[in-house]
Amino acid sequence: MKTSEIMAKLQAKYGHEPEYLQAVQEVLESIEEVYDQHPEFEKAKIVERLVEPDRMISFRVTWTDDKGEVQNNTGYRVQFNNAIGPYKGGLRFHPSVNPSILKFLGFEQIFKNSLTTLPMGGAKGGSDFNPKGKSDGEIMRFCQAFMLELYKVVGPDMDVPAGDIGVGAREVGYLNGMYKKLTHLHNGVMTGKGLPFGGSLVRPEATGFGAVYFVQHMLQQHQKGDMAGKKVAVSGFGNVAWGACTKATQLGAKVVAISGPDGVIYNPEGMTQEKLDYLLELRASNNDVVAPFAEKFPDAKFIPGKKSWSVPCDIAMPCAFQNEMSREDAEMLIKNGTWMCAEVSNMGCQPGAIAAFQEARIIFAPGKAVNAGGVSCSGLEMTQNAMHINWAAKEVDEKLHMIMSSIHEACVKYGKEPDGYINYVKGANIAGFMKVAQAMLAQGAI
Ligand code: 2IT
Repeated sequence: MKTSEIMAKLQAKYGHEPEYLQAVQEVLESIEEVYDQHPEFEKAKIVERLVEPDRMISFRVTWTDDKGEVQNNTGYRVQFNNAIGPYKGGLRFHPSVNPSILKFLGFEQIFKNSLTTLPMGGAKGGSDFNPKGKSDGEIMRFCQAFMLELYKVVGPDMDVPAGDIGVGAREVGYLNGMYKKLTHLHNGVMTGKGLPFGGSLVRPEATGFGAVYFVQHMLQQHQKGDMAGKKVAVSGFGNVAWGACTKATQLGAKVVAISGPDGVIYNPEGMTQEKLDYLLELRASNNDVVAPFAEKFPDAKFIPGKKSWSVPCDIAMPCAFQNEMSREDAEMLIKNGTWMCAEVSNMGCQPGAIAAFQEARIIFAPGKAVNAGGVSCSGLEMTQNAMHINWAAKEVDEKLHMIMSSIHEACVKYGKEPDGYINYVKGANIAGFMKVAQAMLAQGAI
């Protein structure tokens, strides 16, 4: 395989989709060497098939706002690859949503889901709907209108959506309710459901908790001790940031930064239970600002317009948005003494940031490994639904621990470089890819 040739073709065809091209480029560069050791992959055109979604559905979503005005948005589902299991991946409601962003997310989801050890293919979906400032009634009517189209292409053995940015337990509840109304089926078509109707314990915490479990494995691998006393800078203040802050704090780490689109909260004393609870309140207020945190907790300071990466820390954990960390941000972290970055957001680091970390031999792991706990717990929710049972929190958490440990092991196995540096990007991409490629090969050229 010549990555440059494949990228040139994709560039010509999809030059207007920068996020998608960025995600593909990273994976192809990582797997090129291994790919070339398997002429059967080349012969079956595995890569050419992998980079193109199986199908991509787009639809109009028409709903009525509280003023009685008719509103229109665009909805999408990108079913990328189902070689190892039903399509699986979240829905994002955010004004930035477009085909490029959903294709990058769906593409990454293939490898992430493969890493989880569970049988799930890759997909993503969402809408350019902006939940900011919307009432509960508007959110409900939008979700119902969205499912009115989506239900035609999803099913528990076909495609199982979940949440992502802008889609949490409330939205999943409304989406699931409408699916049930339309199909008469209570079959676990969504994950991230509420506990009374088929949800799994630990699912809300799973992405952030799983990320910290992964960090623990990286610490152990590099003989850096445990989480106690480590200074952690987190970005974002949503569900994922909350989970990461909660687990890191439980394990004795000091979360010294969180952030929002309006700026960073410098939090030198670390988190308390009260502060963690307030994060949830802040998020529920739907205003997308973090500044009120510093008004409520005077030991914390709000610095407008700055990112979390301006705060000195041992471990950086981007938990907000794709491309949220630039090379300059990474260089500032390195200068301030950061020695580990666990990317929790999907593609949170720009290629230049990853390069800066790797050149400086900073321990860096990519989102598709670090944040895989979320979709893993979704996979466990699917299992419980299929068995018509509920597992205790301890059972789910133990399985989550096992999965994060096996993802870390796979990254080390495929990512160890001759000088001993563990290239987690390479490791995650190769490990995720191999299983999918073998599954595609065995099931014929389709
Ligand atoms: O990016 C992700 O892995 C998610 N948003 C969760 C997907 C899922 O199906 O639980």
